[in-house]
Amino acid sequence: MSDQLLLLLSGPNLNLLGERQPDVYGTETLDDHVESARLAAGARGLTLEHVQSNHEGELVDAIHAARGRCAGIVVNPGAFTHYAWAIHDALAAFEGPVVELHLSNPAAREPWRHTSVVAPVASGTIAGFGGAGYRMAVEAVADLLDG
Ligand code: CA2
Repeated sequence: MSDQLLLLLSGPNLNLLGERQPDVYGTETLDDHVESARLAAGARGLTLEHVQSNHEGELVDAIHAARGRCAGIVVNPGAFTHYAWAIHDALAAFEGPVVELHLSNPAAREPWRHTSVVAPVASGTIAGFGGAGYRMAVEAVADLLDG
């Protein structure tokens, strides 16, 4: 049987990782994080697909395209985390496990980052562990799929 698909979604500005704010987001690039997620997924029999977009509608389209095709989603929605209700609604229509992921710990940062509109439609959230969070989030989805 072929591997199940796991969608990794990256929101706005995450394409700039490694270029600025290394004190907050580390020195690794998004490609580095995708590679560690891909390795973790492969070890659990999952094939990773990655979509990065700076546009809310493109992320919504990617979530729609995952319905009935991908087994689970790991999503770092970037700043969309805090106000993008269209992403909330799209994830609510996805049938599999969803893990919200953040490099930093938004709860320990500015008050406007303390609200997540994604958290209510996620199985859980991994935040504050830097790049290690990518492996942890993939493991979490794999564990949920294994029941
Ligand atoms: O900690 C995270 O992973 C965040 O999702 C990152 C978002 C932020 O808005 C969330 O509150 C928490 C921001 C990603 C922007 O990344 C940059 C990387 C380099 C230079 C500028 C921005």
